[in-house]
Amino acid sequence: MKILALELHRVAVPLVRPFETSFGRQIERQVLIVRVRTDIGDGWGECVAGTDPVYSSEYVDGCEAVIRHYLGPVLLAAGDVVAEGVAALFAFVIGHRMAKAVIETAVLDAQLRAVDTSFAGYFGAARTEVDCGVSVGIAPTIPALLEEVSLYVAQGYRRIKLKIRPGWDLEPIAAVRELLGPDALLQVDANTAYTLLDLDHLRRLDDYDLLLIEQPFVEDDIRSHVFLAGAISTPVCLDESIVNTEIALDAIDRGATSIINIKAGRMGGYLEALALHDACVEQGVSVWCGGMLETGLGRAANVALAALPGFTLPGDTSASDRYFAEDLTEPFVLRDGRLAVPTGPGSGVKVREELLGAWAQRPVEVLRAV
Ligand code: NPQ
Ligand code: MG
Repeated sequence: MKILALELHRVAVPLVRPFETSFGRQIERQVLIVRVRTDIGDGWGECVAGTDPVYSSEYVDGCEAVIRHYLGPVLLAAGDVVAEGVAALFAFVIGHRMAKAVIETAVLDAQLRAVDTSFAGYFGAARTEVDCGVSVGIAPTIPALLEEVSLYVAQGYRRIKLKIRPGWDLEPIAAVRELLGPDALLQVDANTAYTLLDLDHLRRLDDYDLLLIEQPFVEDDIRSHVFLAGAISTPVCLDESIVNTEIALDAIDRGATSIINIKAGRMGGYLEALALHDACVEQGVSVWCGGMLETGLGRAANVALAALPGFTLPGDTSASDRYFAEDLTEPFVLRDGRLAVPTGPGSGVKVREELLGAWAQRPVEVLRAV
């Protein structure tokens, strides 16, 4: 296909409740939505970068700048483009995977829509619906946390993930384990908030029969994760550290992680996420699909990815109403703790353009071929 134009839409989507993690508190989701206009039709993508560089080095204004100055011009000058060639086209830019991912996804969406193929079909999905978990932010008090968890249990979520940090860990975990009972799937996510000085404290997580602890230490510190994994029985799972397949395989070989959180946006796109999925299946490592407070657009692609055979644990693929009163696409609704995998062409969802307008933080920026 020939890329005719790239539209950068910046929107702020209100959250139904604040979402607090060890790195900060969100009250709205500021998100970059990209539309590619091509000679075979349009495609859409959602960038996972946050407002500030506090989960990853990337952030939404930075992604826009990289797209505006580097990725966009190269794509628009490229002549005949296929989604499978986008990563090679962008390889001259170091890092900036979230910026690359949104473009590759939009190109893939256009490509698949033109041949009436869904993301799920293209990815090789094995299921028509996926088991869903929910990520629960740090709450003001333990009673408030239990109330929120009870709501998600009543809604049917199949796994609870608690955000933790020093000062908000063993007590809330104990209270939620007590509420859920011994058989419920429960895991925790530290978003890099600990160091090895906390080792004796972290050992106490073993009392709560957790599925895993996600990313206790900073992303570059694979070595401390190896040490922790050897010292506790709770499985260690990396998130922030896993920016490509090579780093994931290295972390697996070294024993730093026995389960992997796959987020396509963090790895440069769904094609790299597929490669990691395949490598993990070959290694016998379980994977699950992470989430970045995506609107329905990003959620649709994640749900398709989570339908692959290696995704054996429930993902952070929550229903739209976990985050948003109104979603940017048709809403994803939980049914018996599961979401249906979209079957329409490309992402299978339709962006509600009137909401892009209503939620716009600034006018649409259009990049065109010169
Ligand atoms: C995680 N997600 O697994 C992330 C953290 C996260 C669902 O827990 C803006 C940008 C908001 C990045 C919120 C979940 C975000 C974000 C949460 C990342 O670690
Ligand atoms: Mg995480």
